[in-house]
Amino acid sequence: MNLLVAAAGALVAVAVLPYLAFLAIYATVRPSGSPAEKRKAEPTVSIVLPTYNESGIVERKLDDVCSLDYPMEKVELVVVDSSDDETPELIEEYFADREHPQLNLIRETERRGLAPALNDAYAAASNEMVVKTDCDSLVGDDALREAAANLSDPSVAAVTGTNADVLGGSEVEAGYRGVQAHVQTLESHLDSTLIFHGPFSAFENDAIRPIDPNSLADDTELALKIRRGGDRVVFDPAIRYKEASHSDFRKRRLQKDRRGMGLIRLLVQHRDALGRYGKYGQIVLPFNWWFMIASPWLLALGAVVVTAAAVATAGLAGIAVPAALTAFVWSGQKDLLGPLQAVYGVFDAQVSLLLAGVELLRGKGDGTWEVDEELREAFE
Ligand SMILES: Nc1nc2c(ncn2[C@@H]2O[C@H](COP(=O)(O)OP(=O)(O)OP(=O)(O)O)[C@@H](O)[C@H]2O)c(=O)[nH]1
Ligand SMILES: [Mg+2]
Repeated sequence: MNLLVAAAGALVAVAVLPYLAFLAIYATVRPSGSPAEKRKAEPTVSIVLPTYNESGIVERKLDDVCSLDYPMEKVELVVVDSSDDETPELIEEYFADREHPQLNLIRETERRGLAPALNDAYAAASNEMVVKTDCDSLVGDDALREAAANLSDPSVAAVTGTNADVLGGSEVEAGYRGVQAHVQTLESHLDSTLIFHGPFSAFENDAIRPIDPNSLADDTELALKIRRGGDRVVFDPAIRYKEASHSDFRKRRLQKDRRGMGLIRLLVQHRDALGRYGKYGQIVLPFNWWFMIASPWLLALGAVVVTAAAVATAGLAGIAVPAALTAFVWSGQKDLLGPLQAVYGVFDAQVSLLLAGVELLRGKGDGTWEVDEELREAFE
């Protein structure tokens, strides 16, 4: 029994220590904003928009793109569409009597998946700065200017932004994104950040590399490859977008577990980058390996061993441990935890990463998925 308690204590310590180390680094460094030397710039821009059956929301997205604060004669919109609904017709109609931005609509005859579609769109993008954005997102007015200012730093070739407002009001997602923004700011100040976000990522055109056709983390993969090519890839909280998310535990699994699979697979594919590329390979990548691959299993094992130790020492009263955990999850997914909502957000991410790891071990994870209709409604 003593052994069990010791094991539980050791596991909790190992699981929690890196989080504490991270907090300690954060408290000493306390970075804010982008590390790039931002200067005003106005490059030509290609906005890349992939669409698959987005007829309900695509016009709203086009309104959003066309109203960005930027000279539209310097912008082209490259849409790569794989729909079998009327999305491409709606786009053509929208641009029928509009001169700027210039439209380049690539129509696929069959759906091959997002990554191959994006590779085609990137190859077609002809301007200096290439911005990738998802149809189910809205972008801050000044996002192109902020992105251009980051890329004007010669050492920076890619920049992503922050989820400033979660459409559909999910506190779980908002809490998690708040924590994530701190992590990504610190990573960027150390060297570069890992995760690039689908609603807004900007790249220097000549830094773009092809992505794996099976990728489930296309934006992050592109950024990682650019960092491996020698340029920094950073996070700037001044670049703001909105994206829809759920709070409900079960519904979140659809969206988050797939994203988790993409990220884990990417880290494993690029394991040879560990330890290289300055602090990116020495600190940023190991931290993400620990958070995405090790920590979810440690926490799961920790929960089991702590429960067993509690039952062994306190008998039936030990059931209080899983009961408390269940209550935590139940209130967290109902957005009832107030200031603890961010902790629940991190816990929820760990659940996704654990399930994603299991799915990958089972050989799952191809490059296509169903569009989440409910999230599209939040967007409308
Ligand atoms: N051309 C093309 N676009 C796609 C394909 N699959 C998804 N997309 C588009 O890629 C963008 C991201 O897809 P989403 O389904 O929103 O992916 P996600 O944001 O990870 O998932 P959700 O959380 O469900 O929104 C959207 O603009 C989609 O319309 C595809 O096979 N081909
Ligand atoms: Mg989406």
